[in-house]
Formats: sequence, C-alpha cells, structure tokens
Amino acid sequence: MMTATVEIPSYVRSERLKTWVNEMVALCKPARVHWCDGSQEEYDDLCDLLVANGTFTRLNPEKRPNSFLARSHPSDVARVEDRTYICSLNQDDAGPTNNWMNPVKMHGILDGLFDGSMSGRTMYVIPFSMGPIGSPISYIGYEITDSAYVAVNMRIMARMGRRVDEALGESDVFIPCAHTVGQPLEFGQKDIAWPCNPDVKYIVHFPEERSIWSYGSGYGGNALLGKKCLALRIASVLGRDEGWMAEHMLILGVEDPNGEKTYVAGAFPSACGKTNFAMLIPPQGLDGWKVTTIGDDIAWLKPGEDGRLYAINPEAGYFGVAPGTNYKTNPNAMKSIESNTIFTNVALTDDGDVWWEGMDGAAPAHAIDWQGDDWSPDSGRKAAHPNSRFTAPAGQNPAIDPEWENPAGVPISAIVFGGRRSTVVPLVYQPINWAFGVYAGATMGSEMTAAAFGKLGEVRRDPMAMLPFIGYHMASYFNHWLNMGRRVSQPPRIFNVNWFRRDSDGKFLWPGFGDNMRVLKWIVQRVNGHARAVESPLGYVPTYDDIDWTGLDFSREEFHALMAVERADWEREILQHEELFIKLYDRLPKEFLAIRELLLSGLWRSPQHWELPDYAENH
Ligand code: O2Y
Ligand code: MN
Repeated sequence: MMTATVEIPSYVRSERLKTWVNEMVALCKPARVHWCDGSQEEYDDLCDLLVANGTFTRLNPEKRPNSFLARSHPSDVARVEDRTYICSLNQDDAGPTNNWMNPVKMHGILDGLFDGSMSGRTMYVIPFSMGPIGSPISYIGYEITDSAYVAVNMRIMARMGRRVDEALGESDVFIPCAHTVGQPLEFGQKDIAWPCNPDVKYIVHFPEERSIWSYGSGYGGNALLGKKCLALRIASVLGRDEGWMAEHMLILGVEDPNGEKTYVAGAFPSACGKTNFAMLIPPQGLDGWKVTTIGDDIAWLKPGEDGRLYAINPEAGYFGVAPGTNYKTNPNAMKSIESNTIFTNVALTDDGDVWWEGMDGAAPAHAIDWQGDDWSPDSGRKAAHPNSRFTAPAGQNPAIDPEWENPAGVPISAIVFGGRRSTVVPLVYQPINWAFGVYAGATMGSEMTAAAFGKLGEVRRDPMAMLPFIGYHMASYFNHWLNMGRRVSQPPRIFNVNWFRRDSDGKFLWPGFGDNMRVLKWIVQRVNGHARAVESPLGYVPTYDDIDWTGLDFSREEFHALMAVERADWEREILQHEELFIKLYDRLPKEFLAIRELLLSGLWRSPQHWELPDYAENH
C-alpha cells in the first residue's frame, strides 16, 4: 500500500507539530493526508463525501436545511468507560476510580494497533481551539483522525481550522490527539458506512505527556477528542498543575428585571436535565427574568484579578441527547437544531426529517429506525437509540449569552450541584461555606436510570459529576477544590438541588422544567444579598414565602414535603459517604471528616423529622 507524503500548509510553523504529524503519518500509513482549514467549503465537501460513502443521509432541505443523519454501527453507540484509561506514570496518581495501565506498556499496545491502522484511508489533521481563539483561558489541540465524520463534528464542537494554526504560530504548546476508527482498508476493499473496530477499543490519556490516543470507536466522546478527553480529563490535570478548574458544568446567565446579570455554573450527572437547565425558559409570571446560555456541558474556571472565578465554555457546539427533547422541555434546543445540524442514531421520517421518542406530536406511522430498518409505533422497538445525538452550533441557540465568546470569561457567582434522588435530598439547600459545599459536591449521587450502569434505583456516587471525567486521583481533586476556595477571595456560593424527589406513591413532588427558575431566582437573589433563608440541618434554605410562586398553584404543605430532612435517612446517607471516603482514604482531605461530624451533630441537634418553619414563626 502507498503511504501519503504530507503537504504541510505554509502557514503552519510549529516544529513540534510538523514532527508529530510526520511521525503519525509514518505510523498510521494513510493513503492521503488532508490538513483541515475549517472553511465552509471544506465542510460542505466533506459532508458530500460522507453522503457519497453512505455515512450521511442528507435531510429534506425544506424541513432541516443543511442537516444530515448518520447511523453508527450498533456496537458503537456511547462512551466506553471500561475501555477508558488514565495512564499516569504512577498508578496511585490515577486513583481507584480510573482504569490504569503502565504508560510504557500502553504505548506498546497502541503503537501496535495504530501501525498501518489508516491504510487505504485519508488522515485528517484537525487544528482546534478549546475556548475562544487567543483567550488566555483557551487550549489548542490537534486531532489526527481517519474519520471525516469526526472532522465535520469537530468543526461544530470546537473552533477549528487555519485560524488555530495561525494562533499556534511557532509555539510547541498543544495537546496531540490521535484517533483512528481501527479498520484499515485493503487495496480495493469497499468501505462501510460506519467503520469502527467492534472488538477492540481504547480511549487513553497520558497526563504527564498531555496526549490522548483513541482507537476503535467513531462515536461521540470516544472520538471527538476535544470534548471529554481534552476539555475534562487532560484539562483537569492542567487545572490542578496551573491553579484553575476544568469542570463538567453548564454555565448560564440570569438577568433580573433591572437588567442585572448573574452567572451560575452547574454540575449534574447524565439524565438530570442538564441541557434543559442550561437553556431554561422562565415560566409565565416571572416577568422580566431571563436565562441565557454560555455552555451546556463543560466549564473552565480561572481566578481573576478581582478574586472571583471567571468561566469560559471551551466548546462551540452542543452534542445533546435527542430523545426527550421537544418544544416543551427545551424550545431553545429545538430551535438550535432547526438547521446546520448533524444527527446521529435518530429515526428518519418518510418526508426526510428526523424523529425520536419524546419529540412533540404523535409518532410517525412509519419511519426508518436508527439501525436502518422499517419502524412503526407497534414494532415494539425504539426508533431512536436512547443515546442518539444532535451536533449543533452553539451560536444557533436563540438564548445564547452575548458574552459566550468573551475571552476573559464571565464571573461565576454560584455553583449548583444536583443529582437524581427520589428521597432523602431536599429541593434546595445552601451549604454554610465553600468547604461544606465541596463536601456536598463530592458526595453527590444519582439514582440509576435504565440507561445507566448498575442496578435500577441504586445510588451511584458521582462526585461533581466528574466520575468518568477526572484525569487524576479523585481525592486529590477534592483537595484541589478546597485549595481553590482558599486561593480566591470571593469564591462562588455553592448550592445543592434535587428536582426528582417523589412522594410515597412515586409521584414527582416538583413540577420541574421552567419551574426550576423559581429555585434559580432564589439562588441568584441569595448570592446578591436580596433573599432570606433559614437554617436547616444541612445549610441555609428558603421558606415557602421566599420563593416566587406567581403562576403556579403549589401549597405550603407540598413545599414542606420537598424540603423535609429526615435524620434516619441522612444517617444512612452519611454511612454511604463513608464508603466513598474509605475507597479514597489515602488522599482524602481531612476537612471532610470534620464536616461529616458537624453534619451529624447538626442532624442530632434538630428534630428527627425536620420541617421548614414558616418564616413568621422563625422571627
Ligand atoms: O455517549 C457519548 O459519547 C457522549 S456522552 C456526553 C455527550 C455530551 C455531553 N455529555 C455527555 C456525558 O456523558 O456527560
Ligand atoms: Mn456531559
């Protein structure tokens, strides 16, 4: 097989970059090399190529202009956590929550797998910036990949192309990201629509080298290496070493009726409505309040000179879950995907549009499902895969915040943690200080849904929603959080929310969606010194009269049921915190043991069944 020679564009000047690309070409042996310039013309050509190869179906331009549908291989539909590795030099640095292998051994395996892995294919060289180009908070990465699908998705998800090469200039500071679908083509062999390696997958991070290697998958977080791999796993290591934070957080802006803006970041495990919260539309009655989106998934937070934390969204697009998204749950997401969108693993309707379970209106009488088969509502199968996705430019969100590309970031006033808990955790509370807030985030848990791993209903501890995304030892990460609170003189206030508490009949106690704005309004007023609170055994909480109920018929009793704290429940809860702490024992911050004691003593100072007082009674 012929191996390509690399024609490096004249505007590429980094010697380290040129050497690395040449080495990867020599290893992967592609037939051609295409250095992406990021232009619209290049994007259109690659989409045409993907249509010609059968990877893409062009959607009806009347219904969904400039949009495409891709169907993945059925074995390649999600991130593969059990194949994801943190290969630090020392195993203790990866910690007990990550898969680890000796980096020398892993390099040996990857060198073998990558050798000739791109034969017969084109290698795309993708220059990308996580964060606005030129921002002091941003990082540049280079992904080499043999997937044109990855190249077009990366153009939506990150700033990509020639302007990144120019911003890098002669510098050697970039993160090398190597990706192959792991299915080389023999001479004359016909390609398939979704090449991947169904049997062998590796998603590997080398934190000391600051490099990423991904083999065998073409899907989402396994293949779009700027997202979870760079912007969370490697960036969390950079943040630890450089004094900033890479977090699995949305960032939103709340504008009050006087036009005052407050920025809030939020960490929620998957299936907790994170994208909906990032794009929230306030309910009728909360006139003059507006929510704008900076980001829906990842936040990089750096200390500013004024002692506050400033955040950017390192991404430029949304890679959102399609099922359940509709004009009621998330009108802004629906408007973001009306055009220029790549859909993966959703259903195709007879009129050339897309459909998924939970979309507005009735199900179509007939569609082609995510595997390419005929589907009808009585076929007993899902038309769209539960992890089917849309990739859409963030700038298409009608509620995008005007500051979303500000290179300096936006000042964060509040951080909200929230899991999915049917019992135990109240609707909202504010831990008494930064350290208690870090404890709340560290012990955050979520009940399993059918889509997640583990037993249905069991609580999976997911500290700061970072369990699959931390690039080092989880307990060192807790220490880093505590240190950041000491480093910045005005850290954000921390809150914990739970939209998912149920009554004894299993019915949700909180209406959710737009009504989450009522809680968000209290949080924003609280950080600005305009909202009252009372003490609960867990921290500060609003009374019924501190929440704006305009337009919602919600009784005092219903609210009290959502806010009650049962000592017996919390004793069990704290024992479960202990299980996590024992796992992380060797590096666990000593503050956590003191906080656990103080929480217990607070619970014992309060009645067994703690209920909210009415504000009037309390004063
Ligand atoms: O399954 C995948 O490959 C994507 S996972 C994902 C995508 C967008 C935002 N968040 C996530 C996640 O798992 O947290
Ligand atoms: Mn995520």
